[in-house]
Amino acid sequence: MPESGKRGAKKSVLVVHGPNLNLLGQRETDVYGTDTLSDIDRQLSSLGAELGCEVETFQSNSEGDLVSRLQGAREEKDGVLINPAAYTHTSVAIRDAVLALGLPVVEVHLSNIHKREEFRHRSLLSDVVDGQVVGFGVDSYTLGLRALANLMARP
Ligand code: CA2
Repeated sequence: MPESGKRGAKKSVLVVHGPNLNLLGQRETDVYGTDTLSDIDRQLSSLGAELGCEVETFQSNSEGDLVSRLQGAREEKDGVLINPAAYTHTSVAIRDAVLALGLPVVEVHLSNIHKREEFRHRSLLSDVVDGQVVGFGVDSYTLGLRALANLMARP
């Protein structure tokens, strides 16, 4: 089996889900769709296998835990896919953790944050990530993972 992460041939990706995304599929299905977080994680693992990436997923409602997990990714992972959820609009701590990563990072959002309330239009991560995919529901994550795989394949 090919070794994964950093030195291995297989790339290793951390998917980070922010607060309340553990409630997906149970409430606000008109905005966020009917897929649960486990459904999304399964889709990402299976797409990862197709793309030659090992996918680890992490969800937390706590800003400090999200920062700590991102710090850990620096030595272990080859890229990060992140939906910081509400912390997108407020968290300098998550922005700083992303800046310190030194890895390709793609930001995703299920909804089109630009079509929603004004406070959601601004992302504190937008200028420190490689790119964003917003507004396509679960496809935002799968499109984001494809883009991340391409970034990680660059010499
Ligand atoms: O569209 C996205 O992916 C968001 O990151 C989702 C966040 C929101 O604060 C961002 O502005 C945009 C909210 C995630 C909360 O998800 C829930 C799911 C079900 C029930 C309640 C909340």
